[in-house]
Amino acid sequence: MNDAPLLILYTGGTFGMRESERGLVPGGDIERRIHAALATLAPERRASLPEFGVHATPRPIDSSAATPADWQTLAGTLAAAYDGSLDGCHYAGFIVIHGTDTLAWSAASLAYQLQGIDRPVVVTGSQRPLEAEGSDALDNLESALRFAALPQLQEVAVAFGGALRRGVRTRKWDTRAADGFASPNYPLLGEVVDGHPVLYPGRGLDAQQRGLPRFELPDYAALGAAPVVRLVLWPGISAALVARWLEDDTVQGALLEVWGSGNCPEDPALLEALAGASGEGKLLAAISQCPQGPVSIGAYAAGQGLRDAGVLSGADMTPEAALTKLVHLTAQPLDVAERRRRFVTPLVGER
Ligand code: ASN
Repeated sequence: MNDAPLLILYTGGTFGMRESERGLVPGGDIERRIHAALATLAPERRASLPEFGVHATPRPIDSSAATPADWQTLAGTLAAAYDGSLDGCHYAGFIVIHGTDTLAWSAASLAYQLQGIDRPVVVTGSQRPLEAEGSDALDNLESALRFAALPQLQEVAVAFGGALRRGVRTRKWDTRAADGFASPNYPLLGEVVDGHPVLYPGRGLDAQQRGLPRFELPDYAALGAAPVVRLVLWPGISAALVARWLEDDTVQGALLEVWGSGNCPEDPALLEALAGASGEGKLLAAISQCPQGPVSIGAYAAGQGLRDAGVLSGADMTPEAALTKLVHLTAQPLDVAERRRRFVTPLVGER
């Protein structure tokens, strides 16, 4: 453990929510509530927790309202806390408390923005509010604090339900279960075993491709409302509708969620719409609708059209990792060839 404290960044979500006549709404006063909750732990567990400070965003949100501009703000706050310019303090690691609905999107986006981070960024949240009967919030907070105190953890990770997963590999998997997240194409980074955080050897980015800190903090807000669209194929999909989305001037990329190992209907009008968008320099990539396994575009004749239309393989990336990567690359002043090259290159262990 490092002597520097950790920083908890509170962005909203069910974790801090309170009841209202319209249902659960984001709540404030989080620093006091966190300390009150931790005070209920057994004294020896409380004593072994790392020191931490708390920073709350001015307007905590239900994460269903988050946009790429929020991902940018969050990364900017973490980058400022990392270099001491947030509050003059040096932190050994970070915990982000986030709503679970779009937690995986923010975690993936943070991984691309904070490339090479050399300390833990542990994102967590809960299925039930901190003060609710039987809440998972305190358990998740305690595990997040314990994982964030491990200097060997050098990436953006998600602590939830006693498991630690790579942020850019994680998906919300269950609307209610305490272990509500999964990383279908990557094993756990660690787990809480008998109350202690354990990191599994060789699985962390530090052992793979972390590299030096090289944060990339482009202006996502400048991209406009829908820089990248997400198109999930369905049987009978209309080529004309797809073409309308792709022809929109504000759309600069598209994530296609195709069938099985990389197939789509052999409809000339659909393939023409895709090829047309690719030809204009829009970044098009495909992943599978199957939750597990990679695409291998071109293995079937039904996938050749995608390849001919210039659609890139998203390999075994999650939709969250693929879409946030398209946004991240689109927001940077790169030429089309470099954007395409970076999309198919693993940047932070996302594929
Ligand atoms: N709607 C909530 C959110 O994402 C869900 C949660 O945090 N469990 O903010």
